[in-house]
Amino acid sequence: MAAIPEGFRYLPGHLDPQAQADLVAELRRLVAAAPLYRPTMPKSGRPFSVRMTNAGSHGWFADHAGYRYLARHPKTGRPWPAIPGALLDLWRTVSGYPADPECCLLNLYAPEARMGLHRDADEETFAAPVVSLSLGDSAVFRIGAAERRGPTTSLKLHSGDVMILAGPARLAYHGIDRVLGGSSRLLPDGGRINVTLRRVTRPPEEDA
Ligand code: MD6
Ligand code: FE
Repeated sequence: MAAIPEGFRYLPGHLDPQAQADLVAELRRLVAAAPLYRPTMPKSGRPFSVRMTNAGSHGWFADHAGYRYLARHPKTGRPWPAIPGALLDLWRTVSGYPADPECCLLNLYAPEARMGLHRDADEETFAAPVVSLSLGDSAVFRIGAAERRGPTTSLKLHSGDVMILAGPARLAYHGIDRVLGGSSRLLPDGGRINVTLRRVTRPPEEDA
């Protein structure tokens, strides 16, 4: 097993089942206001197997024009909904970062969906960590080094688990190899939700 980069933190079962269920109800309202869409790879035009939507001032999006943040939903043209309070609380508790997140990206995985190895590198600052929460079916997560070809380590993420990528781990390659269908009863239709919270712009106090 390869060493996971420094700055990676894993908090298994950080959210209890009631908190998970409450959050899912909140996320359903979010998706009703900001419908799920399927991004496409900028170069190949291939659609992602994961569907996405966002909350916050900055929503992550990808199409032929590239990977980027948008102030408005690409289909409805409306601003993204506000980040749910429970997720702001989570960030304030675990991030160790003085400013609030600007992007709350929701990834929805059907049982066959996966996410290729990538880095979260479309932000203006990497000083803030990325905080991620898993809900629903378990999944096999793989994390490597800051170089794409470096060694990787796999770990199984379960509903309620939280991960923090900070410091050197902030720019580590990572992805979801597969979702373990039927492993959770949180979502009646099955599947997995991943929520990632990110800072996108540099806050005024971060002099860089
Ligand atoms: C996922 N997660 O768990 C995909 N990115 O479905 C991510 O891409 C991710 O978990 C940055 C930091 C933490 C993550
Ligand atoms: Fe990521």
